[in-house]
Amino acid sequence: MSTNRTFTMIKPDAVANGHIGAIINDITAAGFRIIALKYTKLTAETAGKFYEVHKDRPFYGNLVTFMSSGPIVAAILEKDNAIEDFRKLIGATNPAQAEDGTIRKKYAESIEANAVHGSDSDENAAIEGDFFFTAAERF
Ligand code: DGI
Repeated sequence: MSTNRTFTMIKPDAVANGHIGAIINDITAAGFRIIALKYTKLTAETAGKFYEVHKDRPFYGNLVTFMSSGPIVAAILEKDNAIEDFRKLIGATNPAQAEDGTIRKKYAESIEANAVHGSDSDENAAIEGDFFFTAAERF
């Protein structure tokens, strides 16, 4: 069953490049409602835990270093068909392959510094949202 929710992060590259406002505007203009929102920073330890599914991939170490290199914005979003629609809005993992108009095409720097995260399933959206937000932080 779809929960109609997804989890996103605005990654350190997009925060450092001044794109928080533009990205949140794109997200809300696409019809997503903000359920929870937080400006925070991952440590190497918490970034490692968040991306644990990738721990055997060759890019894992760089990914953890990058994701803990500066502040991020974390959010839970709600919309019909949230997972699929949000992944369409952000575009392909590699911005060079992302469609025009997508958030990664507009704001990402590289396959690693790719501006935003978007959950890939309802199950992971719930796990990732719980990683950052208590029940009292959701509206
Ligand atoms: O769901 P996505 O974020 O689109 O992609 P993913 O779950 O396959 O990978 C998670 C993140 O790991 C991705 O946003 C950026 C990074 N990554 C994925 N593939 C590569 C990568 N980083 C490097 N350096 N090289 C890769 O091939």
